[in-house]
Amino acid sequence: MTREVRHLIGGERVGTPTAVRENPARPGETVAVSAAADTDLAGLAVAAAQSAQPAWAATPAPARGSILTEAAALLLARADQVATDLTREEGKTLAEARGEVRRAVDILRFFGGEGWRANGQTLPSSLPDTFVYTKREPVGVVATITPWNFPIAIPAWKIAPALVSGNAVVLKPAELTPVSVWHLSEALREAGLPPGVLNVVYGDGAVAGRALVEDPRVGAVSFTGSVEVGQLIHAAVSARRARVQLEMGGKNPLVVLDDADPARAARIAAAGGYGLTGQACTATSRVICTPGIHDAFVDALLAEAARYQPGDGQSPGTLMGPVASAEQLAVDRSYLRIAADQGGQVLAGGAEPDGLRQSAAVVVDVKPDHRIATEEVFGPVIAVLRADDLDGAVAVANAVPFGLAAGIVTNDLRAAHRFADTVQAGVVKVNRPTSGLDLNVPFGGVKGSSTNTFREQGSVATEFYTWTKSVYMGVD
Ligand code: UN1
Repeated sequence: MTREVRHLIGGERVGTPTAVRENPARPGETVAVSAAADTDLAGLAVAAAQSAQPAWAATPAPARGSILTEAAALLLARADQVATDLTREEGKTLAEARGEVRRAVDILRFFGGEGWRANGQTLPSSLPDTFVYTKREPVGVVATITPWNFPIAIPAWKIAPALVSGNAVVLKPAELTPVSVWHLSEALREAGLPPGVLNVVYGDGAVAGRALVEDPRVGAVSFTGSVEVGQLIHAAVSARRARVQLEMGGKNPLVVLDDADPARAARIAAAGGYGLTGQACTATSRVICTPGIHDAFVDALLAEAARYQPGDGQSPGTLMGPVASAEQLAVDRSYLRIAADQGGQVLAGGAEPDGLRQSAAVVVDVKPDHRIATEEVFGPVIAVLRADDLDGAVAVANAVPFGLAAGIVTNDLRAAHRFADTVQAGVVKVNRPTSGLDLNVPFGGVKGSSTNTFREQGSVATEFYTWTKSVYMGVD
């Protein structure tokens, strides 16, 4: 079944679908044909948002929230269909896609509830007969630009806090995955979101995305994607003094200490590195072993890699879907070549003969300065490094420009605490895969992984989408 996907502007579906998306697991099978916005159309979406926003901001926050809660119910009722479409357009397994749709449902519920909780402070004043309070006001029009790897969860976790806070939104999803956001926006529309409060423009980042980023009517831009694009967005948005929130890459380490059970450590590494085909910015891409466990860990990881055979995500039993695009596959393969050229040994991860398939890869003898150890791949590739001890492992872990997620496998409580205290990362996992987040917990990185202090997810997510207003009221 081919979905025709049009923009959503001012409550209307508009545009002519022209961009074809094929199922990455089944070459030649068209999943969607979507419209592509030009600069003018992106401007119309911003105008629609701007005119809808004041009435939306004047709607009581609990009423705004209840629309999100209602959309969650609609999305849940059609979750199987949405998950199938998500697998067909992105490639991840049906189990992964169901989890992601369920996560989007829970995000809508969580932020729906925030409509009841949005609050400020009352503060004592230094002046007599003066009452001071703070309230959070919406930024106004917000643009969100989202990637293909979590095509419904990431849009949901950006637009839900923006909407419940009283903003109007223009969302530009990734070109590769138009259908998931179509489902999300339909659920919100059917739940009663007023026309213009959420607008969706599909199309090229360099055209539609750029138009949104440079539009002076857009007060805040939230972006998840590559470092290169994030830096362009940062420059453009900061130059006009609007707000910008960036979630970019990771080169997430998993430290495995001598005391760990090698089989358990390998299961955790594989879930983080090969789950989601390694296409998560929280994916485990480096494992740093201390000497006593290195060889046993590598043997156990090879056994795990053999289990993660790439296949069609719609087939029961597939543990790892295809790579999302030919471009991404070329990146994965080029990094395996570079790793070998620099002296790494590729023990698993040979090219599959057909389609967009990449076997789960294990590269050993990797040194901290190798490109496979410092640059994000975004594929099912785990580089194994060595360190003498915990402090050496942390030094290797920190020797990259990224700092998103970091993990350790150990039963030593002191080592786990020391790691959590000294590793440079926004998220630390002990005996858990680096990927996989709770939606009520703040998420973001340090160093090149994020470029500001605004966190996503959890109640703090609304901070990016609101300003604090402080009111001094003389009552004498
Ligand atoms: C997760 O690990 O569950 O794009 C989510 C990404 C991240 C989200 C990771 N922003 O991969």
